[in-house]
Amino acid sequence: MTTTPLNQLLEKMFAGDARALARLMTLVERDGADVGTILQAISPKLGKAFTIGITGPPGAGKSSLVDQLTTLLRKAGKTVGIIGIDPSSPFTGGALLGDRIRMTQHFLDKGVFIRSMATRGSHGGLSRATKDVIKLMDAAGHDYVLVETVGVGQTELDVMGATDTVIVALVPEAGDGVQVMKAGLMEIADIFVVNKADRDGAPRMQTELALMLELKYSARHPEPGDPPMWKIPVLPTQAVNNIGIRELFQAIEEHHRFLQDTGELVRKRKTRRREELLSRVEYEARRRLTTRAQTDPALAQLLDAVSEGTTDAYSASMQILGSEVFRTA
Ligand SMILES: Nc1nc2c(ncn2[C@@H]2O[C@H](COP(=O)(O)OP(=O)(O)OP(=O)(O)O)[C@@H](O)[C@H]2O)c(=O)[nH]1
Ligand SMILES: [Mg+2]
Repeated sequence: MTTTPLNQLLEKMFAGDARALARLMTLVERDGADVGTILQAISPKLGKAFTIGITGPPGAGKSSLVDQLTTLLRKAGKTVGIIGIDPSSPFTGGALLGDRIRMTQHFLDKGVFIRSMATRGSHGGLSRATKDVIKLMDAAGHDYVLVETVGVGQTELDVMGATDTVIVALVPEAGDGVQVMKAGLMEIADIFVVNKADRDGAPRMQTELALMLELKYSARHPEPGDPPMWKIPVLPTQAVNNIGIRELFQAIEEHHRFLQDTGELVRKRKTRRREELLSRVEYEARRRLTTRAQTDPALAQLLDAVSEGTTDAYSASMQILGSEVFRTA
């Protein structure tokens, strides 16, 4: 049997080699020809890691929370993968985890792997690349994968959708509850954290969130067959002072158990894999179409005709779907 460098990389990664893992992540980010082979190879190893997303406004203390949670998890003997995403700083190559909180205490720990990601370098979309990097962390055997994103753009919502438990971190100064609703955070949170609870306004923020959740629950009219309901906790923390972190971890574990006991974890992951298939098909179709149009005059002409408005997009799409375009790689 011949072993290609890629095979060797994968074997090393499965054996726990951090450098091999980092190189595979770079390959996946670049979205080159090897991505298919990598994803195929790791597929049987997936699903062991429990993934946690942390999002919230800039400076809310997300990295500080990740840092403290990591300390707790390490004390419990768990290995941790940390991914920080920074779509807003293409120049720094992902300064997210470096800017404020450096997590220095974990850098030398072999049980912690930290990866920063920025738009730069992730061809074909940051959220696709991030999801693949989460998979690599899982395949490499990390017990927990923590993913930090800032704000609630489409990428962030998409990435949070790829995790099992979503923590939304807010701070007393984050503004009134209406803003929270608008930002779509209400829809994605499994756990709310009011960080910087040492500051004025924290209890008010907590009460406001709790009230909003009550409203949300009372507006609900459960039907038989609806998924079981998780009651979203609102927890005060002081990440810098290591206060409330144990309670946060307990809430994460409770949510994990809830997902397992109710079958939600299986259901969520099934939906996720199906969605992934659909978005891969979409992504691949778009990629092939635009590449092919560069060498196929008839196709280029058809695309032009749609741009000019002389052919409608619907008939053109049917024509393309029935053509040879997708039959070859
Ligand atoms: N007073 C107070 N400050 C905190 C607390 N937690 C974090 N901070 C400080 O808030 C600042 C931002 O913390 P980070 O953990 O970097 O916040 P972040 O949400 O990761 O920030 P971005 O990734 O830049 O969006 C740092 O100076 C922290 O020391 C807290 O509980 N209380
Ligand atoms: Mg941060």
